[in-house]
Amino acid sequence: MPIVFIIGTAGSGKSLFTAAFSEWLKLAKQDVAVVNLDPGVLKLPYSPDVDIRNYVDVGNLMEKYELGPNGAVILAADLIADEIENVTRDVEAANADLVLVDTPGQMELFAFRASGPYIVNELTKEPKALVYLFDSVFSVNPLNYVSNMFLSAAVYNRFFQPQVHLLSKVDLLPKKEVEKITDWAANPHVLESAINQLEGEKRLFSRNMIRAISSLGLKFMLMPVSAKTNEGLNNVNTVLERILTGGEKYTY
Ligand SMILES: Nc1nc2c(ncn2[C@@H]2O[C@H](COP(=O)(O)OP(=O)(O)O)[C@@H](O)[C@H]2O)c(=O)[nH]1
Ligand SMILES: [Mg+2]
Repeated sequence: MPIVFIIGTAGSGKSLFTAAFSEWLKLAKQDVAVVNLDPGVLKLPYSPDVDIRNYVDVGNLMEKYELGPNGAVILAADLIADEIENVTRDVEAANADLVLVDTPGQMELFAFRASGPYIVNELTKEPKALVYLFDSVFSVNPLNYVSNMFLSAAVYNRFFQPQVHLLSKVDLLPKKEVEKITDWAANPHVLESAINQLEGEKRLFSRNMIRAISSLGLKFMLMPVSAKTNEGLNNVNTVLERILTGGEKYTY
């Protein structure tokens, strides 16, 4: 069964997107299973079919190793890799046609430690994709937007899987602002002229960053979505179907 991993900086909307998109898929009669890979999360906006918290307990780790919450969450993220057999068994038992994986709140715990790429490689040999969330409120500033492009390129460099870029929480911005950001993504020249309004070193540095990113040849089309209004979820689904099944539905 194809698997989609949801990635993004802390608070970018991974968990709520997972909730909204899985509900949307169910309404579209698609057989989806949801995996929570965040060992530190207290409350989730969905009920997971597979939950890493059944195997890795941050509270126990704090006690056992006398760690603070930060240390325990880092250790927990590393220990996820040891649970790959359990997670794989649970995912297979869920027996769905598509699996959505909500990753740890702090992106670096998944993307920039050994366990994340290990899990992405080992969980299935079937088609997979990453969904990378750009928080729209953070991205209204071109400097922030460019920094986030760099982060997503760094994530790509860790996983080398098809990566779909979403602009999350668009219900929080006026339509015009959303269009401004998606235009930056669609047209590097528009982004460059936004950057040219900045001053001094910020302008030079950002401009060189955009050029470096452009030279990587990554596709940065940004699809606007909202997990509150469900805007854009149909577009996300179309793109994922194309990547994962060649355009077929997951469930007939
Ligand atoms: N208005 C709005 N808020 C959102 C949306 N997605 C997430 N949020 C809020 O943003 C915060 C962080 O979301 P969460 O899904 O927990 O982020 P995560 O850390 O990436 O999993 C929460 O307060 C969510 O309710 C959205 O599409 N619209
Ligand atoms: Mg989360």
